Amino acid sequence: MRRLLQLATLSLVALLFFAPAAWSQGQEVTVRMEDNFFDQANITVEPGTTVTWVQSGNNPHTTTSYDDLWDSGMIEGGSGGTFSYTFEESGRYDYFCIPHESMGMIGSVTVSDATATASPTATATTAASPTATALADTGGPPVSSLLIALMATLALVVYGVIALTLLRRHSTS
Ligand SMILES: [Cu+2]
Repeated sequence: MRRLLQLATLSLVALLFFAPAAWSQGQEVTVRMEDNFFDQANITVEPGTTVTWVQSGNNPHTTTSYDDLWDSGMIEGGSGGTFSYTFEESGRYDYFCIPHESMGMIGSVTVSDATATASPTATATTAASPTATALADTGGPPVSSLLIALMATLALVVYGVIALTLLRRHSTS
């Protein structure tokens, strides 16, 4: 019975350890606001990704959704100011910089489902880097979160089966 308790504890620990990583793992991507363009202007991300625009220029810039979804307001040049928005729904989101739209300072965020990102337009895998951007050409699928989810599920199933087997053995003997 002690052994069973240990196993139950183990599975609980596994759940606590893996679940948050697997389920709340939102990717983070940074887009720089330069003079006068976005870098990178066109990115593809997974649903749940938070995009942070960073003022990296000397001119004032905005990131402003064409669909009125977000508007950073003017971010002063040289301030290093940031603005973040989290993209949950798949689709294409176009935006612009209010003072420099006419100069072509526009960009887009394409949100595509994780199941569809095995394509060459997979998302950023360099979230740890401060200048992480969507990688349109590296083609690396975002395996990390999928892998963690898979491992967590597997671990839970294995622990569950072991626990059940022991339980059954206990009740019959
Ligand atoms: Cu601008």
